Order: sequence, then structure tokens, then C-alpha cells
Amino acid sequence: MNAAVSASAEERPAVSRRRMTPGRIDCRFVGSFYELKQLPQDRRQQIAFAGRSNVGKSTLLNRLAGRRKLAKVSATPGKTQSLNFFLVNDGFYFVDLPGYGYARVPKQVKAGWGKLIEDYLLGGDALTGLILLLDCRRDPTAEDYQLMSWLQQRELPVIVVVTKADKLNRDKVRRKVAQVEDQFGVAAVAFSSLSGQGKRELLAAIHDLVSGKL
Ligand SMILES: Nc1nc2c(ncn2[C@@H]2O[C@H](COP(=O)(O)OP(=O)(O)OP(=O)(O)O)[C@@H](O)[C@H]2O)c(=O)[nH]1
Ligand SMILES: [Mg+2]
Repeated sequence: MNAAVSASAEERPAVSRRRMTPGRIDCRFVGSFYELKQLPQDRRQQIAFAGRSNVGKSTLLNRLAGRRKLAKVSATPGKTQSLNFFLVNDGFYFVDLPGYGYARVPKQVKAGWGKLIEDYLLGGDALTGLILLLDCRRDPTAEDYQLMSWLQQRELPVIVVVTKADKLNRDKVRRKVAQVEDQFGVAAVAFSSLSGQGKRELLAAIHDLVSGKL
């Protein structure tokens, strides 16, 4: 049996670096939720993945977890439609959010998700930090800026991830990371779910986030 599961609550460290940084983390699906009142009510920290539709949130989560089919992925934007909770190392949650900004989603549906995401990000104190994903080939949108300003109002720590780094050469990716850090004033990590580039760096940043160092 996995040590993270067999340890009693008293023995369990909140997050251990040994379990976070190398290779694989223990990540299991908890549930898909469409209303805030359905969300898990325990006091574990929640780290959410946000960004425009198709930016690679669910794929990144799968790469971090080392499991290809944990979170649902699709080449068609709009795959994730609920707040999807994953328990990490029995200590905290990853929350895969629906993407924003996809034009072809019907207006009513978009308004519904928009409200759900907004309520989640602005409400409650279980949300500890946010990982904002930006595509390395695109400029941040008005919605990305809006999201950042909410988070700054809430003083919520943010890690920016520049996704699909395999789509550009290293130099262009480096420049993109520097540009994003400049635009948003927070640290950014280049990431490729294809090659695994950036995985260690991101896990280390998440570790700092959950242990209150960010
Ligand atoms: N080349 C490349 N493709 C990627 C990468 N990450 C994601 N993709 C592809 O991008 C598409 C969208 O990925 P998802 O993970 O479903 O994106 P999402 O942000 O969860 O999208 P929504 O659920 O619609 O908000 C899929 O076809 C993925 O295979 C990456 O690092 N490199
Ligand atoms: Mg998704």
C-alpha cells in the first residue's frame, strides 16, 4: 500500500519535499462539482489551474500526476465543464477549472461556467493559490488580466505557467517567460506536457506555495 495512504492523520506531514519533487506524485480523482455548495468541506488547501480554454490545464495536471487519463483532455476547447477535484499526496487538492474565452461555447453555458469560476475564485478561503496557464504562442487576453487583478485583490499567490513550450524554440520560450514575468510581476515557468520540460520546477514552486513560502 502507498505510504501516503497508510499513514495515520497524525503521522502525515502536510506536504513533504521528498514526495513532491522527484518523479511522480500521488494524485487521485475526488469528484466533479457544478455548485460551490457541493465542494469538499475539509480544510485541505486547494490549488486551482486556470486559463483560457485549450491552453493545456488538464494535460498539465495529468503530466504532473504521471497519469495520462486522470483529467479529461480534448483537442476541442471546452472539455472541462465543472470544478474537478484531485487529492494530492492526501494533503491538498488540485482543482482543474473550465477554461474561459472560447467563442464557440453557447452563451448560456459560458455564462454558467463563468459564474461558477468567478464565484469560486472570489469566494471562500479554501483556495490557497492559483496556477495561471498562458499559451507560449499567444498574448494574454483581457480575461487573463481580469483574473490576475482579482487574485491580486485577494492577495492570493499565483504561479504563471507558459504552456506548450515544445511549440517554440528555446530562445523564443525564454523571451516569452521574461515578457510574462514583466507583464504580471510574478514568476513564470515554461512547461511542456509533451516533453515534461518544467515539471520539476513547477512541482518545487507548488511545494513552496502549499508550504506558505510564496
Ligand atoms: N504540443 C503540446 N500540446 C499540448 C500541450 N498541452 C496540451 N496540449 C494539447 O492541447 C489540447 C488542449 O489540452 P487540454 O489539456 O484539454 O486543455 P484545457 O486547458 O484543459 O482545455 P479546457 O478543458 O477546454 O479548458 C489537447 O489537444 C492537448 O493534447 C503541450 O504541452 N504541448
Ligand atoms: Mg480541461
